[in-house]
Amino acid sequence: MSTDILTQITSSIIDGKMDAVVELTRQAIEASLEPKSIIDQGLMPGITIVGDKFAAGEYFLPNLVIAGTAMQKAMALLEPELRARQQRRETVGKVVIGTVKGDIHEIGKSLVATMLSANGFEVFDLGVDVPTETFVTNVRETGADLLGLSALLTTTMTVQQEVIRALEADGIRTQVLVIVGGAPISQSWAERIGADGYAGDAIGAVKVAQQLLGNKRGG
Ligand code: B1M
Repeated sequence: MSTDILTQITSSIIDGKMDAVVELTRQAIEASLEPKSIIDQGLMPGITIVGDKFAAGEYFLPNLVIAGTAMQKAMALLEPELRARQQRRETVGKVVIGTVKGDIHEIGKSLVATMLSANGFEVFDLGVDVPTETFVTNVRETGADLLGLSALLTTTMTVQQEVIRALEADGIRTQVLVIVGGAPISQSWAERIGADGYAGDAIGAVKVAQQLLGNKRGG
């Protein structure tokens, strides 16, 4: 039964059936399925196949838009569930996060922001297509411990490096730990551009954030 709903969520994303994705996600929550399983075993396999079909020229931009919107609507139902399951309320650190300039991919960045917030971080989510100077201003004004930079395109991943350079130019690079992520990003890229950490998914981002902050505070 539970595997059934998850399989149906996957195929509804692939087929672009937005209402069905939302309704099935609602049913899965009501059936007490873990939100993480709904994401990892229902939504993610679907959106990955849509991405693959787009890359293969089998799907076009409207398919990408519909699948992305369906996933966002389902995530809006799941985010309160994710938060409710990890109610650690004391603030462990401040994080500014956003998707870099020129990039409007939102879903992964928002998932990372939700998981950080659910794990006690105070999160300042700047959204998508965030100008480099806006990151710098917000880090300075919030006194953030961490800066999270998401990039989903090979053409925008270089902007992560630009933001790090801008922090250096502003004289605040040493005050903030920078974590980078997104589909084309890797550990070696993070090292190359002088980021402090890299994570491949939202849970990983929480672990890296906790680890980096622990190291910093532990001296
Ligand atoms: Co776009 N798109 N898209 N797209 N899109 C990709 C990324 C692509 C790989 C598809 C493909 O060709 N296979 C391809 C990029 C190719 C490349 O550069 N290598 C692509 C392209 C080409 C484009 C356009 C250029 C298409 C066009 O116009 N011709 C265009 C660019 C627009 C722009 O940004 N300027 C475009 C547009 C769009 C939509 C707007 C239609 C839509 C986004 C809707 C939205 O976000 N509101 C969209 C979608 C949906 C996708 C795919 C299918 C799915 C992305 C997604 O949401 N995944 C994607 C293919 C794919 O990834 N399989 C694709 C689910 C999400 C939970 O995962 O975002 O990877 P993800 O986030 C993960 C990890 O990466 C990580 O944790 C998250 C959770 O596990 N992570 C972090 C992310 N940020 C992190 C930050 C961290 C740590 C971890 O620390 C700070």
